[in-house]
Parts: sequence; C-alpha cells; structure tokens
Amino acid sequence: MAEVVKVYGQALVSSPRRVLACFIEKGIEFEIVHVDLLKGEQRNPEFLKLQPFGVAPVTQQGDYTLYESRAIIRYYSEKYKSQGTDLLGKTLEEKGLVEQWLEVEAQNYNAPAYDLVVNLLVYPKLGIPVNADLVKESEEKLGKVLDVYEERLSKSKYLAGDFFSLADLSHLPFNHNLVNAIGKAYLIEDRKHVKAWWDDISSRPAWKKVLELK
Ligand SMILES: N[C@@H](CCC(=O)N[C@@H](CS)C(=O)NCC(=O)O)C(=O)O
Repeated sequence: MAEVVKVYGQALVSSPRRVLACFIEKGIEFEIVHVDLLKGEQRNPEFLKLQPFGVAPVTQQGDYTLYESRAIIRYYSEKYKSQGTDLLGKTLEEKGLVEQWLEVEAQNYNAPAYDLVVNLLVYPKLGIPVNADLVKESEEKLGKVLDVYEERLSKSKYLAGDFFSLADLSHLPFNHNLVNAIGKAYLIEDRKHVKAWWDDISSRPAWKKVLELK
C-alpha cells in the first residue's frame, strides 16, 4: 500500500486546491495538515523548513517532500499514472501540448488572476487596502489572455486537445474564484467557448469534492 500523502495548507485556498483536485482525480489518498495562512502560520520556522519561501502547498509522502503546486501535480500524475484519470496525455505530442498549456497557465494566466484574487478576496480579510490600479490592469491583462483561450477552445474541447488534462485542472482554483468569489464571472462567461469549457471542467465530480473539503 502506498503511503498517504500529507498536504500542508488549507482546503479553501487556491494553490493547495490545485493539488487536491489532482489527488482526487487520481484516487491518491491524502491527509490535509492544516496551515492557517490568514494567521501567518506559513511563516513559522517549522513550516519554513518544508517550504523556505513560506507559501502553501507542500506535500510529504514518507520522507519525500515537494513544494510548488504545479511540480507536485506533475510528479504525482506521473507516479500514479496507471490509476484514476490520465492527466498527462498519451502520446509525446499530447504530453507536449499539456506542458505548453500548463506553462501558459503559470506564465500568462496566473499573475493577473492571482493579483485580482489577492486584492479582492484576501486583502479585505486582512484589512489591507485594495490596489485599484492593479485590479484594473490585471482585469485587462487577463481579458487578453482569455481571448487567446477563446480562440484555442473554439478548436478543441480542452486546452491540450480533446481530453481533460493537468492543463485544464490547473485553472480550476482561480477560475472558481473569478466566477464565484470576486464578482468577475464576466471574464469567463462573456467568452462562449471559455464558458463551455468552464462549465465542463467545474462540473467534474473531483472538483465538486474539493469544494466540499474544509
Ligand atoms: N507557486 C506557488 C504559489 C503558492 C502560493 O502563492 N500560495 C499561497 C496561497 S494560494 C500562499 O501560501 N500564500 C501565503 C502568503 O503569501 O503568505 C505554488 O504554486 O505552490
């Protein structure tokens, strides 16, 4: 029996949710080790020994520790490739496209989506003033990124092709916040193919289970 994977972080937070969605899709057994990010527990010396940059998630299986959510989902999808949903693509060409869109998520989509969510969801909870200029700029930037997605998704059902993969999964946490937490659903819903893609990926049973975790 494979050892249960510990996930340090919080089930309500975006980057840990990326990992949890992957684990549920793959049927990987996990246990959440609660790190309260609003209380700043990610800066405790014990946590910094696991993740020296002081952000969640971190995973641990036996004595193997990993951080960076996208590295984690790549590693565990490969390690458990024979079980659950295949998230990596089958041919080398499919795998290349999964990697390409995972990189687009990390390099183009993430920064403006992250800035919007931090400003409009996290800062209000911490009493930090919202940076209205950054919100406006991020919204415009993200709109342009999503125009590229609209074009891509008019040609294939999912980002890397006609199969659900890590590339799609990686967008679930921030798309969810745009639509359901910060009032920016229009960014998704005003784009016909992006909306159809979002409706499809957000109704996956694994993602619904992530949203039920506390
Ligand atoms: N690139 C990192 C980003 C992790 C990240 O930014 N985590 C946020 C939660 S979504 C966090 O821990 N924030 C706490 C802080 O910035 O103090 C990853 O993908 O794992």
